[in-house]
Amino acid sequence: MLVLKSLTARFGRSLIAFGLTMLLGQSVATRTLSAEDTEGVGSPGGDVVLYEGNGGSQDIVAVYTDTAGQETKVDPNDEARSSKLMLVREGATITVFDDPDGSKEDDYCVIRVKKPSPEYTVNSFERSYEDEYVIVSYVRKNGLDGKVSRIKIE
Ligand SMILES: [Ca+2]
Ligand SMILES: [Ca+2]
Repeated sequence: MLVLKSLTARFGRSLIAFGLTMLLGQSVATRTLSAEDTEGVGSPGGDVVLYEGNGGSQDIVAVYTDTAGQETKVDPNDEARSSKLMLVREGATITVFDDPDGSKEDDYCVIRVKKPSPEYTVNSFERSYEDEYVIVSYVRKNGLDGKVSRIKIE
């Protein structure tokens, strides 16, 4: 109180009020930043990453967000053999097709996400199974790993 009185005497009440406002403003800004940090700054959604090798190995072929309503040819063509799902949202359905136009006459594989994981690897597109995180349904014709030409994300 003595210090405040002495500062008030020196700089005036308005300057002290300004100083307090700055301090309060700073503490609010700090809280906001730490809340964003826990959610992951710059990556609000999940990512679907296609890999050249089985089990999420070798080079990354392509990366897509997990936003619903995407359907596109995979470039480069006929390279992907596996996928990593990075925080992909619950309920997302990812379909990879051998056919570049998405025909179901050739192989395709449907991956349904039951529960998000920071990093979940679908080791192959040629196996149907279910676990805590995904339901994978492979419809066989003559092989899909290394033959992926199209992806649809719903
Ligand atoms: Ca193909
Ligand atoms: Ca095929």
